[in-house]
This record gives sequence, structure tokens and C-alpha cells, in this order.
Amino acid sequence: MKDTREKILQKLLDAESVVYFTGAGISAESGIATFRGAGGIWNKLKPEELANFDAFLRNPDMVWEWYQYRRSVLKDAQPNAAHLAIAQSENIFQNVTVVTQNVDNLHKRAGSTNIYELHGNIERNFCVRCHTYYNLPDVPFENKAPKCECGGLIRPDVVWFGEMLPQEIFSASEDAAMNCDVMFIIGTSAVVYPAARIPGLARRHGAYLIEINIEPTEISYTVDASLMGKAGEILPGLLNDVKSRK
Ligand code: BJW
Ligand code: ZN
Repeated sequence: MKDTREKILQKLLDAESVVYFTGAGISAESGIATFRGAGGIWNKLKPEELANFDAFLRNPDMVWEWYQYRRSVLKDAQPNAAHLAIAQSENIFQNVTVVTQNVDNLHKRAGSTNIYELHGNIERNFCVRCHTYYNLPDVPFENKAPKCECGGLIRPDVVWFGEMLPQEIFSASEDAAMNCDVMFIIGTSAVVYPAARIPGLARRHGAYLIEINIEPTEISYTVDASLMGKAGEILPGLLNDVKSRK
């Protein structure tokens, strides 16, 4: 049987280092579509046609347009109660690290200060030929894939299937996982590797694992506590209880 709320609170009261490992589900309540599950992007579009480099080379305008659409949604979106609760928990715990698979920048906008972005950031772009970086305001906000001065295509600075994750960021995330007392696993299906290795690493190094998700996932059976429901509804209340008892 999974642990009770009292046991969870006790673990959080004793914790010095907390890692939040987050996925698309944490941004669902901000109106950002997830990839898998109900309403997920991949139910309608094929990942292999959009989220890999060959697809981009085959049809740069189509892939670029998809990212521009997502950027336009993000422009009007706000961090939700879960992002904000995580940022504010820097006042509760000594060390707080956000390890996110998301590219949406909402943790930063919520005020979190220690964020490892495993799959990049949709607000950055770079030239595939000369590797010059372009921030969003530097590239035209239109649907045709822009070109760099050198003639190379400009792509979003995100990690597509078959591409390596940023190695320093992944190593730092592994270190955080190996050294935390509690890891929250929030809004991720935990099926995409190597990111999905992070919770297991934390567990093997003695961390207490709390999952928050609207449905069971690949790793639900391995965690100490499963809280089923929306992150924006569960997390703020839990962290408020910890704060009021500290
Ligand atoms: C809520 C909620 C609410 C909803 N509250 N919860 C076979 C086996 C194993 C591995 C592989 C394999 N074949 C290929 C691989 C490797 C591949 C991989 O893992 N594939 C698997 C899918 C099978 N991985 C890679 O290719 C990675 N690179 C790599 O391995 O490099 C090494 C290498 C290099 C060269 C050659 C060979 C090896 C790279 C992976 C990159 C992933 N990129 C994406 C796109 C990023 C850019 C973009 O955004 O466009 O990253 S894919 C997509 O999935 C995105 C996400 O970050 C990632 C994870 O998704 P996430 O966050 O878990 O979201 P969902 O939608 O899956 O889940 C949402 C959850 O939220 C659900 O559980 C809901 O229930 C829940 N939820 N509302 C709480 N309100
Ligand atoms: Zn260039």
C-alpha cells in the first residue's frame, strides 16, 4: 500500500533537498497540450514527422510552423498554481532543483531559480550550419522557417528524438537526483529516455518518491506515494501544509 498523507508530510518536513522532475502534464492547467494521453499532441500528429531532425530537413516550414503555433499559445499562457508552488517552495526547503522535460519556460516565468531543462527551450533557436543562437525576438514571427545570415536553417533549440540531451545539464540532473531527500515526479508519462531514468536513480540513492499525475504511469508502481489528480490542485495544498508545520 502507498504511504499516507501524514507519512508524506513527515518526509517533506525532514527534507533538505527536493527535486521536482516535471513533464508536460504540469503545464496542462496552463492550457498547454501534453504529448500523450487524453488530448495529447501525438494522438493527432506523428512524432516522427515533427520531432526529429530528418523531418525538419524534409519539411522545415511545416516543423517551424508547428513550433510557431506552440509559441503563440505560450505567449498567452501563464504559469499555473503548480509552477508557482514549486517556485515558492524555495522558501521552505534548503535546496530546490527543478529538472524538467518541458521546453515551455513556465518554471522560469513562475520564479524558480534552479532549473535544468533536459529537452531545451522553445524560446531559443540556433542555426544548424554555424550554430549562432537566436532568441525569439531575433527571428521573424512568421510561419516560414527562417535562415541565418550564413544561409543555414534556423531551428528551435529543443531536443528531438535521436538527439543527445545537453550533457552537462543531464549530468547535473543526475547529481541532483542522487543527492535529494525527496523527488516529486509530476505530470510525466515517464516513457522518454534517458530522462525517464532520473526517478529510478533518485530511488536507488535513497530518495523518497512522490508522484502526482491524473493517471497511473510506467513508474507508478515504483514510487513511495502516488497522488492522483491535477498538479495545480494537489501540490499547493501539500506544500502549504508543510510550510505551516515548519
Ligand atoms: C497531468 C495533468 C495534470 C496531464 N496534472 N498530471 C526504445 C526504447 C527506449 C528508448 C528508445 C527506444 N527507441 C528510441 C529511444 C530513444 C528515445 C525514446 O525515449 N523513445 C521512447 C518514446 C521510446 N529517446 C531519444 O531519442 C532521446 N535521445 C536519445 O536517446 O539520445 C541518445 C541517442 C542519440 C543518437 C542515437 C541514438 C541514441 C531524445 C528524446 C527527446 C524527446 N523530445 C520531446 C520533444 C521535445 C521538443 C518539443 O517539445 O517539441 O520531448 S518528445 C516529448 O516527450 C517531449 C517531452 O519532454 C517528452 C516526455 O513527455 P512527457 O513530459 O512525459 O509528457 P507526456 O505527454 O508523455 O505525459 C504527460 C503526463 O501528464 C501524462 O502522464 C498525463 O497523465 C499527465 N497529466 N494533465 C498532473 N493536470
Ligand atoms: Zn548560420
